[in-house]
Amino acid sequence: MTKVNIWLLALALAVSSYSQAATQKPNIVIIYADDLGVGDVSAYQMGKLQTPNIDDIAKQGLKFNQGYATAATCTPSRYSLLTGQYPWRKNAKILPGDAPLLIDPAQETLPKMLKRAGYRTGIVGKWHLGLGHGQVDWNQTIALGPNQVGFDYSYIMAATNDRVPNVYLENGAVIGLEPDDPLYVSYQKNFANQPTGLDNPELMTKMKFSNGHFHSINNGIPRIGYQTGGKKAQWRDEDMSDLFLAKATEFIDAQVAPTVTPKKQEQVQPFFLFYSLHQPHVPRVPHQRFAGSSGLGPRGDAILEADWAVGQLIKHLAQQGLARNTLIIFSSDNGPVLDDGYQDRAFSKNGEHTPWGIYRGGKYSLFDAGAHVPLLASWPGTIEANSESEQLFSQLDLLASLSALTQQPVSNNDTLDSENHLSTLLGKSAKGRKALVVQALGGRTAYREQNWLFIPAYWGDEKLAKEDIETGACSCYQLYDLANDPGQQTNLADKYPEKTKAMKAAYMRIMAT
Ligand code: NG6
Ligand code: CA
Repeated sequence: MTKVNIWLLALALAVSSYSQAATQKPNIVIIYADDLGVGDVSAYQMGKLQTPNIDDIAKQGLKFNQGYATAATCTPSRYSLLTGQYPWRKNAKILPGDAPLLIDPAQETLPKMLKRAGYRTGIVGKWHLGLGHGQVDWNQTIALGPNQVGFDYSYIMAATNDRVPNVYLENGAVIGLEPDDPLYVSYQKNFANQPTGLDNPELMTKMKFSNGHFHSINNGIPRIGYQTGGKKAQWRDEDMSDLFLAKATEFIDAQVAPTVTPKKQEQVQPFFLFYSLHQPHVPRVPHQRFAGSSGLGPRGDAILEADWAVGQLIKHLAQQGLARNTLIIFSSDNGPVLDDGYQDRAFSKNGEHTPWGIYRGGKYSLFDAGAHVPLLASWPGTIEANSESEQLFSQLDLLASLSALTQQPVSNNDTLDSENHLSTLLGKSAKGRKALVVQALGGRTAYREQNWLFIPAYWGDEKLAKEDIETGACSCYQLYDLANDPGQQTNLADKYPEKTKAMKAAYMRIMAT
C-alpha cells in the first residue's frame, strides 16, 4: 500500500468512527429539581449544604456557571423545556391543579422528537402543565396529559405537592382510587363537611401554613384547593421521594432486557427519562430518615433527600451497565425561596446558607437568582470530567440541541426559540447563547444579552414581603453588568444610556416576534 493509500485508509476510518459517534443515541436523563438554587448545590461552592451525589455529576462532567431556566416559576420553565418555546408566547403562568393541558397536542415537544428518534420516553414526578380540557373527571382515565405530548410512560403528580389533588397518576389514571370513594377537586369552593386549614387548625398536625395554603388538609398538611373523596389514593408526603425513585428505576429497567449483557447495551432501544423531582418545593416533608439530616431544617433535609435519590438513580444506571452510554442533565425549574407558605422554619434554620449563591433575588424575581439555576451535564467519554463552562446555556435550547445530537429534525416552526448549542452542552464549544428573555412572577420579563441584564420599568412592590424576595420591580430602567457585578448592586442604566437603549430595542424585537 502506498503512503497516500495508507493515509486515505486512516482518514476513512477516522471519518467512519466520527460518524458513528455522531449518530450515537445515548440514553438521556433530565433530572429536574423544583426550586433548587445555585447555592444549594455544593459543586458551586457558594452555600453551606453538602450535595455529594449531585456534585458527582459535575465531577463526571460539566458544570455550567451561566445555566438558565426560562422563568423564575415552575409552569413556564417546564413549558419551555418541553416545547422549546418561550413561556410568554403561551401566557404560561403558575397553574392550579385542575388546569387544562397547556401544551397543544399538535405542538412539537422534546419527548415527541426523541420518540421519533427511536427513544422510549418517560416522565416520573412533578408535571404542573395541566391535564385534560378543563372540568377533569379524576375518576376516569384523563385523555390529555403527558402521554399525549410525547411520553410513552408517565407517573406524575398533577401539579405541585402543595396543590390538590394529592394523588399520583399513571398514564392518566389516578392510582389507588376505590370505586365507592370517588375523588372530587375544586379550586372555587369547598365540599360539604370537608375540613380546611383555616377552619380546623387542630388538624394541621404535621405542618401549618404561613401564607395561603389554608384549604383541604391531607396528611396533616393544608394545601391550595379543595378535594374530597379518594381517601385511599391520597399520598403521604414522606414516601413521595422513594416512590418516584422506584418508578424511575422501573422505567429504566423496562428498557434493559435481562438477557442482554452490559456489553450489548448499545443494541437496546435508548430511553429518555424526565425525572422531575418535587424537592425542595413546599411542603417540605422528607422521609423520616432525612429529618434533621441537614441541620438547616426541612428545606435542607428535603434537598439531602433529593441528593440521595439522585445518587441512587446514578448508581442504578451504573449497575445496569448504562453509565457510559447515558447523558445526564441536572437542573432546576427556578431559583430558591425560603418561606414559601408554610411554617417550616426555613428562615430561622437557614443560618449562613445562601441558596441564591452570589446572585440577587430568588424564585419569582426578575433579578438574576430567579432563573439562574444549577446546570450540570455528564456523559462519560464524551463530556470531559471536571470541566466548567462560562457560556450562557438555557433549558430552552435542550430541544434543538438534543435534536442535533440524535440527528432527528424538529417537525415544524413551533420550536423557533430553541437554539442548537449541542457543542456547548457537551463542553466542546466556547460559544453559547447570546441572548435570553427570562420571565418572573406575573409574566413580567427581563432581557439578558451576554454579560448584560436589562430590566424594563415595572411598577409594583419591590419586595414579596412574606417570602422576603426582591421582585426586581422599579419604575426606572435597570441595567447590570453581570460579569463585574454578579450580585447586581449597581444599576448602570443612567451611566450607559446608549447601552440601555440598545438592550431595550433588542428585547422589544424578541418580544414582538
Ligand atoms: C405560589 C404559592 C407557593 C408555590 C408557588 C408555585 C402561595 C402563597 N404561594 O402561589 O407556595 O406553590 O405558587 O411554585 O400560595 S412553583 O415552583 O410550582 O412555581
Ligand atoms: Ca418550581
